[in-house]
Amino acid sequence: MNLDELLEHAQKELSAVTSADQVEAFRIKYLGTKGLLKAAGDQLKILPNDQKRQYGSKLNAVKQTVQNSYDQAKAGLGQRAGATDARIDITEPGRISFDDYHPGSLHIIHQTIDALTELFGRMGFSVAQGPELEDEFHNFEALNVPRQHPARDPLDNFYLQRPSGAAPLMLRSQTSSVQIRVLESQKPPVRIVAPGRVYRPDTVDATHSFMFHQIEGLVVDQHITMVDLKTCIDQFAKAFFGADVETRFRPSFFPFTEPSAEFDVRFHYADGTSKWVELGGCGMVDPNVLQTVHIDPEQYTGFAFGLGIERIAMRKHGIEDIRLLFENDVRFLSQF
Ligand code: FA5
Repeated sequence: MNLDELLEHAQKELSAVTSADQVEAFRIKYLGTKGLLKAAGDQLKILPNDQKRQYGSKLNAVKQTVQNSYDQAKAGLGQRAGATDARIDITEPGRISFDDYHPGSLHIIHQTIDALTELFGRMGFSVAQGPELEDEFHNFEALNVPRQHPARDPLDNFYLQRPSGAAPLMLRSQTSSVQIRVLESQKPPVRIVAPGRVYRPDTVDATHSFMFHQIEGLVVDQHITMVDLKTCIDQFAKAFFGADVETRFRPSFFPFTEPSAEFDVRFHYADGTSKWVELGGCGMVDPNVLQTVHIDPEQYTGFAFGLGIERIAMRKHGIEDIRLLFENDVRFLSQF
């Protein structure tokens, strides 16, 4: 076998190896102390002097090529073997100590929304949603707030800049808009709560934000009365804040309910004192609202309520300033 044939055979054999044993066998056959390249080197001694130089340099080149190819084949097999050995052991315990381990949690507002929808769910309410970007029909008109009503003043609402002639759009100022969205698509009996963000250009202070959350409640069915509303609010307050709280209604006005009320919850403190705290608005659904969504007010009646979720969360957890809820300071958030 001349050197060219030897190189050709070596490369062919090497390209077919698939295991470490085969690579080793190759090494012994070609590169070993009794291997083919050693034998080819022995040929040098018996060659005529004038051929030695040429044969020697060719032999060195062939040796080098075979050695390099062998090294590459060995490394390649090692990598593949490494890849299969490095499978992830999912039973291995974590390497982070508990001191370094800071699991995140839902934001306190989300936790409160979850607790409220879970509680109202147990009272038979399902959860509804509506868009935050609303038209005037759903935020005002269908809720019995006519065009000239002061509540629609651009200074008291976030209207969007629109091309001239386009219908006005706004960031909804109350979740009551979802009452209309639901009644447009669902026939009574209706029993829903609708949590979500609302927007008002209120001056920010300890109890006011320009973006906050409300949860709306709506029940429409036959024979629904104010007693159902009062019972619902009282049961909710006792289940959420504790059996010792009391509730009271104060006459109020909302264009979409008649009669309307604001409701307060009385909290008793350890030192024997107590405090009435306003939680939200409510009332019996105005017949005009039912008519707008083609529900016969002679046949159906309903009640609605709306609560501020930040105020509820603050009351429940003793938080004094609403701004803490939006500053995203981890020292505050990690307490909940
Ligand atoms: C309403 O928004 C009515 N839609 C509630 C309602 C629903 C009445 C259904 C009747 C039937 P009001 O504007 O009072 O009502 O707001 C309700 C609650 O939102 C307040 O009691 C308060 O808890 C909260 N709230 C109002 N403004 C802010 C504000 N700027 N920041 C934080 N919470 C606020």
